[in-house]
Amino acid sequence: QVLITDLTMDTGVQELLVKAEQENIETAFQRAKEQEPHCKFGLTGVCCRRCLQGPCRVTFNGNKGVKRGVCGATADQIVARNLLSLIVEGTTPHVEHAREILHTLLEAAEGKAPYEIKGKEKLISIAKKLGLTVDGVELDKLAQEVALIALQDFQQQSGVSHWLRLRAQDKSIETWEKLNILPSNAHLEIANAINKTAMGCESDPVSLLLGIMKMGLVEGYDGLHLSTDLQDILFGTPRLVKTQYRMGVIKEDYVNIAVHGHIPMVSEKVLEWSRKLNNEAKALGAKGINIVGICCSANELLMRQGVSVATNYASQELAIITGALEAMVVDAQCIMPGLAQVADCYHTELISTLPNIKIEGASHVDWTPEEADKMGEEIVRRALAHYPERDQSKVKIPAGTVEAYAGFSVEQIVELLATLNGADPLLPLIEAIAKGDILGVVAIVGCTNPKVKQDWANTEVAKELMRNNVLIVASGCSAHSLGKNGLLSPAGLQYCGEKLANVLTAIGQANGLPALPPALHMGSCVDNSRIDDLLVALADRLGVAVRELPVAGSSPENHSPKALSIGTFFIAQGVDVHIGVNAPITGSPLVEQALTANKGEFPVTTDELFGGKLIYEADPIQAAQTMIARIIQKRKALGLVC
Ligand code: NFS
Repeated sequence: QVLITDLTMDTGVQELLVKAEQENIETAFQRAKEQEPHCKFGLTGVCCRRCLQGPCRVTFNGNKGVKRGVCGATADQIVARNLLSLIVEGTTPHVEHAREILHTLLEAAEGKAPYEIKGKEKLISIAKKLGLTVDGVELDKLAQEVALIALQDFQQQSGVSHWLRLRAQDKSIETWEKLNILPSNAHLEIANAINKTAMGCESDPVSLLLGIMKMGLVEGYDGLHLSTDLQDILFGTPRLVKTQYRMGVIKEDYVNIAVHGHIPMVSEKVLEWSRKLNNEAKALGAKGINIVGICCSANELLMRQGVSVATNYASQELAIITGALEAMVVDAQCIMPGLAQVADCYHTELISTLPNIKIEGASHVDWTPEEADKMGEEIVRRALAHYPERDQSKVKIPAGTVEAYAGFSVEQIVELLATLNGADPLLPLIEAIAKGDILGVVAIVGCTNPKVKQDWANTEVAKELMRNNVLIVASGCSAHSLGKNGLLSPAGLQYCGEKLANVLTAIGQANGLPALPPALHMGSCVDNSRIDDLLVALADRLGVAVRELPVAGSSPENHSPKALSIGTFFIAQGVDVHIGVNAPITGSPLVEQALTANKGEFPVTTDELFGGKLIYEADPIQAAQTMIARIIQKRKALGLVC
């Protein structure tokens, strides 16, 4: 018998799971249980479906049984090939995301799309870094030039990715150049990687592993960094905002629209039109239109507009089960197909928006940069039309919200620190790290996964680190876990070690706040670029390589291949990355040892080549302790107090 309290920490989600059961509605939590026990060949990565001679399943870790597939492929080869394929699947959505924002910026600059360029400072700073002439050039012209340089990262047949050169530390570039893994053009690299994994192509596991690291760089620069930079140019760089978390942000007396997915060009337009048409909701007897966020669309609107967050990945279906959503608008990534079945039980209209991403059972309103206003208006009008259809007897919104701060872009963090030292803003942070008041910095990132009690591992890892004076930066659905549980608010300081609490209080009070929260929310998953920017800024200021910093990354409830490709990017920077849900690699001792650097006979590890490795640990406290041990090791190497 599975207890609902074992599925999620979120009491609002618990209440809605009871409601789902009463109404006989299936959710991901239940389906996850139905999949158990999972197939061991799949879990360990040794199932090959690359051609029609199979599927082949080979034995692993010296167990008895078949050692090679029909073509002769070994467990090492199959696992490495499968992993590369998975990492490509993680990278591609972010590269598509970057390409979509690029075209939107280009069309906005050319006056063809109804988006205003709000991030003038960001535009100028990036244009300067790209070597463009800025003085006397009109902003639209400059935006066009920046977008056209970005476009080369999808077109050039040689040379190094412009965004890698723009954002990476020189010391890292040297390492990657020696290993011959510098990417050129994101589309070309994706095609090359798929070609490597095709039947009868690459079978050298070491070369496949280097292909994985190269894909991590494509993810990092032409996925994450490019998306964040161009989004900041178009929508502005996030500043400190205060908001609310949990299902209670859905309001009974409002027309409620949930935005879910990742692409801010869609969610920003829905928000804009909800403001324009707010009075029409009043004419219907509602108090107005209420926009709430789910997953990374939530993060995008939260960071720049302070929009509140209903829930994160695993419980997306439950937002509809409140019975109070007039529409759920989705674009791409992390959209459960199961949403359509749930929406069918209510008056909620599930609306897909991207021309390339259709959802079975959803209606569709096409987003294109040029037609964005038409889309925004149409979606909000449809939601308004559904309000009178709401069945009040089916409405149940779990009470209660939690306050949270967000909007911690690097620019915002530097500005907050500047109140302590205007001439050298990073110095107070560096001094706190050097003295041991801040032991190190860990990024809590990634998802929730119905295999793990929702929000539990994310918050447990964070609390254990805070208790040991580790500063947390957060992104993605993990940040939502922390937000729902009070760790994005100064109230969360109760979980911090005394030294860390004092530093956060001092910085907060210098800025007119009671304190900074113990976890700084830096944005969506593409905004892991902001975390990377922070690391590069700290390393540059210290005159060391990123790989030497006392930092780590952690994704305790990872489910998406995107979490693995982002993790690969950080390992390539020389940062250890913890995952709480194992990746399918244990079928190959070679792949496992190369990535985790656990003792084995395989001589080359990512730790030796890049300075970072993969940590797999399901127990959150143990995971935190492993990261702390590594942070202390890196502190010692830098000669810092331990
Ligand atoms: Ni990241 Fe964001 Fe959430 Fe995980 Fe999915 S929404 S891109 S993949 S589940 S954090």
